[in-house]
Amino acid sequence: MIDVMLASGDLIKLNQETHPGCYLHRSDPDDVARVEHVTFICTTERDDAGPNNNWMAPDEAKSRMHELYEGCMKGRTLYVIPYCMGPIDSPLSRCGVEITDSPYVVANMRMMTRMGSAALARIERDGGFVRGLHSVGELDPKRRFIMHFPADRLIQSFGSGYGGNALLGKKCHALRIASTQARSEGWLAEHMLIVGIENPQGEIHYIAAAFPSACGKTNLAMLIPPSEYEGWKIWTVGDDICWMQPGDDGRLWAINPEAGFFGVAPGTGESTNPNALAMLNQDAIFTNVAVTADNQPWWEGKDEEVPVTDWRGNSYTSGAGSAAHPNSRFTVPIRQCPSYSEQAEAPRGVPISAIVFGGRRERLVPLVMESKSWQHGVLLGASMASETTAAATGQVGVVRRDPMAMKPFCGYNFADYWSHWLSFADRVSNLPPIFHVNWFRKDRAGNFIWPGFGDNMRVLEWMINRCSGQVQARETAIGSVPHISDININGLDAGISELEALLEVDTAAWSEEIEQIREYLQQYGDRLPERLLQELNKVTAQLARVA
Ligand code: OXD
Ligand code: MN
Repeated sequence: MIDVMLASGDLIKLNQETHPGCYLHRSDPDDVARVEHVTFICTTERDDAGPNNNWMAPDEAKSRMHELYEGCMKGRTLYVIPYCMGPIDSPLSRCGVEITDSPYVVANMRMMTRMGSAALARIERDGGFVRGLHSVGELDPKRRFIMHFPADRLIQSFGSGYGGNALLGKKCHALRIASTQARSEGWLAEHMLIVGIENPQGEIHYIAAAFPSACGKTNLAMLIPPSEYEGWKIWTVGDDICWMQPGDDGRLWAINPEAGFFGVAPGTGESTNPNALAMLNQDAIFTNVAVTADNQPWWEGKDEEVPVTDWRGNSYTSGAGSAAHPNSRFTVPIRQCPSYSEQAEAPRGVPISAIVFGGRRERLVPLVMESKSWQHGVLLGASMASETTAAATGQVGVVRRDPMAMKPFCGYNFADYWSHWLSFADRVSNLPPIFHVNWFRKDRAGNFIWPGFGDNMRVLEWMINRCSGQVQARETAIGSVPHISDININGLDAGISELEALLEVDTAAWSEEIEQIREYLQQYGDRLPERLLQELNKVTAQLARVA
């Protein structure tokens, strides 16, 4: 496939001495991100898709797609990709078949999924699979649709070659279709990384964490602890998607359905994510990055080099805007990650000790808090909000509600999704605690207060200590925050006063936030689970009491 793409110009060889097996793909400049405005959930009843999704009636969607597909692959090669999401022998895994006319999609699916004969054999055993039909069409943004038909377990995508729109195993299958399947089968398909944290005693706690796109999931999944953490190790199981199911022991067990990373390149550097840099030295596909004079891939935040060619292939002069596209990506097999966990292949998955929700918020939201119960944790997830990033087309930096980081990915009505989450409390005996974090709080001068990256280890350690009952927490109206002395700040630039600022809970501002959350939730009307409203009312009452 690489040879086919080198011959057609779809791929460009990068410096094979510094980066053996690495190639660059330049996408169409109008096709660089997920396109949420033309992504549809096609259910018979509009309400089943909910206010969180674009909706189209299945018949109308199919006839539109039929028209677009008519003759679209004439003169092209059609590829059939049988793939398995999750370890081939895991009962939690699910299979699909994608048909595509894009060699780039084939090569990426080869890294992102378990594809080929093993997947085909599993499909024959399972007797069922998700069907995906994809054509790049003419890459015309006006003739572009990503359609999902949950009842038929069917995906139809036309007019884009970009990752999330075209690698159908990822967002379309493993999140939108899988979330509906998970609901009917009693499990969860989530936009979460999975990371194992091993302490010096050799105990490993696995954490599943949801953050909106381009908010550092990949960095957190493979962080390198600060030097004060001798004897601690981080194990990467996944960086984007997590499927969780209750086990016989009443715990949640999780797999990463993917086999590779499709990560955001800008911001990946020696100080932010050295593990990612190390895994990108060979056998990787780069999409829309810049290139240096000696033909190495480059992006903002990588190093001090100055590239000579921008992501479009034009010559680049320093200071002329960003050289790599802000949503430029790398695709690489997960096994190449220095912190790769063998448990990523474990058929039963890994047991989850804690669930973490997080957003990108400059103000208001504390560095970390713990929910008071599963039910309150579901409210924390449902009220997540974040400033937007370049991972989707549209304005960057505006606050939008992104419940469970699933706004672009939940394949059905959020109200029903929260009911499904809440139902776990009735069915599962040993649920993990739920936390909420915010690495992105800024001071009055506009600087980040928390250093983030490897230092996030300090917050992870607090969570683990909470899980094992080693530390107490300070209860507030919105959740429990750490006692300052329980966060390890040895060797940290930020001190006690910064921690105080990061953990401050401003009652008046939170009362306003809660009203905005209420307004947001109210659009789900009668379908909104009563238990979620009860939780919200409890928080409102507690805020009023301390005000
Ligand atoms: C991704 C995304 O590509 O969330 O993972 O946009
Ligand atoms: Mn993602």
